[in-house]
Amino acid sequence: NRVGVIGVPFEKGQKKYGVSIAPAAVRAAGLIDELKEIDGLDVKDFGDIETSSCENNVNVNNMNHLPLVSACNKNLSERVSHVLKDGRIAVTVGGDHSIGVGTVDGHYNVNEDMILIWVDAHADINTNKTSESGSVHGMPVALLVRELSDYWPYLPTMDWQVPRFSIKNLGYIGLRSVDKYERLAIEKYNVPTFTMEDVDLHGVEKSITHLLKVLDPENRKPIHVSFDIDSLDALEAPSTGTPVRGGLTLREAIKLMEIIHATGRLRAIDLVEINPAIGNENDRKRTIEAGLCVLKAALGFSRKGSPPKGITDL
Ligand code: DIR
Ligand code: MN
Ligand code: MN
Ligand code: MN
Repeated sequence: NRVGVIGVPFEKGQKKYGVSIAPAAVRAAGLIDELKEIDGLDVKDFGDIETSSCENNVNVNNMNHLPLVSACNKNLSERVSHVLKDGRIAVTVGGDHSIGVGTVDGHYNVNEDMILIWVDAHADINTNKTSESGSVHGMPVALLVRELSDYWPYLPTMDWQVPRFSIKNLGYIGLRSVDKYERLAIEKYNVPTFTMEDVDLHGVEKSITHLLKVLDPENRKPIHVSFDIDSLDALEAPSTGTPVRGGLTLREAIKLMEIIHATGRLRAIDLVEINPAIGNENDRKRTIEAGLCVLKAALGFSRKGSPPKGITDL
């Protein structure tokens, strides 16, 4: 197995300072070396995405910093495509969740039959008409799916991104903070959704297994996981901008990722919304460690350990 790591120090998709320092903090916590420890994993670091600082003067109603979001995602989309074409799983460390536009766009351009598992407390399917925050991190799914393209006005600077991904290939897990119009969209398009209520009822293993079965009954499609750290309970991951109580335990998230890894079809994973500037040293450490555990589980780290390389007898 081969992976390519991409950092995206971007935070203009939401209002708090700090998400942009997550790639550096996660790297400093040992990201690359820990991935290299995984049995048979070839890890290459593709560095950080250039995030433009010159905002041009276009202003779209209730959509903060769109030109910056757009510029960053355009670069990111190209980098994700490049990593995938290099035969590697694209591992993207954000940044806020607005960068899901670039990762999914870049993935879709290489694998048109991909399915998308959005692991999040939130549905991130607002448009600028339905959003109560004006923050683009609450809008990436609506920007990506072609079925919602008519609900958007013309978006200057976004011409590079054509929403071609179908909402039929999207599934949610972990939801527990869904805005009213987001609920309407999920129901209108019948998006397979395992809220925390469903995870409580069925358990995480049945939830993800069912989700994969519904999205890809023949077990053949490439998988993209977009993992918002706030899908985890606020106790597990306190250093994030919009924490919500009553979320996944770290063990549930690890199990979820182990099941996805076992399909052999994970092609891209995003880890977003870690904010090292929120909370104390302990919170920061706990949150980053949780993120690392999730990535490692997705990429084949085994909790039962692995024997030493090339040695078969004691
Ligand atoms: C809210 C919160 N639905 C919004 N979204 C967040 O701003 O649209 N997404 N925090 O991660
Ligand atoms: Mn999110
Ligand atoms: Mn979220
Ligand atoms: Mn928000």
